[in-house]
Formats: sequence, structure tokens, C-alpha cells
Amino acid sequence: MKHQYDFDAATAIGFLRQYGLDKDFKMNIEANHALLAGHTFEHELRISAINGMLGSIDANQGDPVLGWDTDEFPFDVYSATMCMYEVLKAGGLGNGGLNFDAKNRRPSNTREDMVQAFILGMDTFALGLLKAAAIIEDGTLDAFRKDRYSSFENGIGKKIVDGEASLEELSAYACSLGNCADPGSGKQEYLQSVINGVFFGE
Ligand SMILES: [Mn+2]
Repeated sequence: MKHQYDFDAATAIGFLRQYGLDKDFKMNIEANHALLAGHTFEHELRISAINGMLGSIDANQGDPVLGWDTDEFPFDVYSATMCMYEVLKAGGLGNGGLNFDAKNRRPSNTREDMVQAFILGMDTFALGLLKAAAIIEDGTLDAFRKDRYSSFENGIGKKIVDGEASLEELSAYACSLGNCADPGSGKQEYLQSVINGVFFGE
């Protein structure tokens, strides 16, 4: 349910590292557990991937308001796309895979319903994979992100990344910019429209 002992991926990774278990175990990220933890599916995938701990995925979805793990068969193509985008960016799942930790809804009580549920789930993630690949092939997002964070590749930005900058140095740098610091636009709505364009055409 919503109040989980292993709250989120970051907490679980910390637990594994604390007890020297991170060489033997990786994360199995579940879409609905991410939601219950107050995160997005893709957030938990990314946290796991950048820590070298992405093992496998429970491919389901939950009810966004219920606060309970309903383990529904996934039909949210947008969410599946964001998931498969993270998987592609992580270079795949290695020895892991996608598992269906999902059940039919109670009114769907026939064998045909069960077959159709698996077809739905597999088709959702297959379409998500195609759309994720299309987003990467479109290139707009990656190009924007590379440019957006280019200041971390040299100067004081690189010193931050290399762990060589102090808070005093950063304070002095910020003050030296006065009121002229221009962070540039994050273009969030534009980028979201780019993703919609990949899904539904320009
Ligand atoms: Mn579950």
C-alpha cells in the first residue's frame, strides 16, 4: 500500500549498500510501487539505472488515487513509453526482463479475459518500445538536454561534477553574476509537445 517499508528505489539501494548486498541484488522496479511511493515509474527506473542497480521490471499499473497496490494490466502507452525510454537509455535490462505482476479486474472473470489482459499488457509495452525509440530517433529531447546541461562540461560546472567546487566558491561565483544570471528557458511545454508530436503527429 501507500506506506511502504521499502519506500522507494533510493531507499532500497541505500539499504542494500549499507549491508553489502548491492553486489548480489538489483532492483525490480514496479510501475505501481513507484506510484505508491509518490514517484513516477520513470523516476524510479532512472534512479536505479544511474546507480547500476536496474535489474528487472514489474509491468503493471495502478489506480492513481486509491493508495493500494491494484496491480492492473498496463494499458497506459504514455507511461510504458517513458519506461522503455529509460530502459533503452540504460542499455537494456541485462539478465532481467519485464514481468507481469498483474491481475484481471474482478468483473473480467473468463479465461478469454485473462488472455486478452496479457495481450493488452504486451502490446502496451511493445508500442511503448516503438514510441520510445521514435523519441530517441527524433533527437529533439536529447539535443535539448545536451545543450541545457552543457555548462557542466567545462568551467565551474565541470568542477561541480568533479566534486572540486566548494559552497564558498559557488557563492562567490553566483554573486559575481549579479542580476545578470540567465538560466535560459527549460522549454518544458515545448518538449512535452514534441513528445505528443511523436505520438500523434505534428
Ligand atoms: Mn504490485
